[in-house]
Amino acid sequence: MKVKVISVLDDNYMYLIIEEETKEAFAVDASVAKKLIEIVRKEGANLKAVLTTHHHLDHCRGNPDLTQRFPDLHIYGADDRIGGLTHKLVHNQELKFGGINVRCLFTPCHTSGHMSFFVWEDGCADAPALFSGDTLFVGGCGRFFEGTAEQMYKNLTETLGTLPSDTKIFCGHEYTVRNLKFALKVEPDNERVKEKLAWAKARDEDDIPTVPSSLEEEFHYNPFMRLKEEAVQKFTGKMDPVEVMRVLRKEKDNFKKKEQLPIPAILAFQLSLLSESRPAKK
Ligand code: GBP
Ligand code: ZN
Repeated sequence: MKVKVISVLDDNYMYLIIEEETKEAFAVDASVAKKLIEIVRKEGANLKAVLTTHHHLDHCRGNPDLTQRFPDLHIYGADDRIGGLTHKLVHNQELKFGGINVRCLFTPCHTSGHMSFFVWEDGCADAPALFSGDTLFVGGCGRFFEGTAEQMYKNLTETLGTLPSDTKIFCGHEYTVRNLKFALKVEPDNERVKEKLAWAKARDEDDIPTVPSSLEEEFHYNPFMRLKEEAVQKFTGKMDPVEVMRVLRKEKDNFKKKEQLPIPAILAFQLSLLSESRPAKK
């Protein structure tokens, strides 16, 4: 099975998974239809389905245009808000595309209808793959827009954290450098964080994706997967892993907020200061 990693929009990933013998294929998170169609054509693939992790537009904006282009296309997802949805999924549902199997893993929290996809190929020795959308990122996790720390704890420790440790992680955004900068604040002495951050910065420089990582790796540097580590407990001032998760997320939400402001917003702010009416000098 071949996984094409496709960078779209500012920092999103769209994926095309192809069974090499039959050319049967499915996509994960089709945000830009034109770009996907172009790659499907170039690969000579037969696009059967789109799997959508969640309803945010940067993950499903392309669905309606794809249905126009491929009228028999199945659009799968677990949330009625997903544009173009044709097949609603439930937890543990399995799908098959030629020899490729998909197990759907319900991971609500970033959104209440978020699904992750565990993928493996029959009779193939390759490591399995997880398409984790905005639940698990390389070095981090998604914001809790529609869920709780309890839910993300369950997602990361039970639902995803018990998958085979060699599972390759393909996530929804390229956030690795900023995630690991936060990880370093949490654990300043963690050598694995330092190594991965240096590696990710170099990749960034050359504009090369940092996906996939592996589940095994994530346990070494992702603070949201290290809730029982003494250093992480110390940073959050909590012992209970759900409380550690809650505080970590809150800290990450506020981490370097100013630096993350887009430049136009900073300029607009500065201009607004300049044009502020001041009392005329006498
Ligand atoms: C950063 O890291 O630079 N400020 C962030 C990026 C996923 S995209 C913006 C952000 O908040 N990203 C979201 C996230 O979960 N980030 C993880 C983190 O900050 O640690 N999105 O596109 C976001 O989900 C979106 C779309 C959000 C529609 C709300 C709606 Br409505
Ligand atoms: Zn999202």
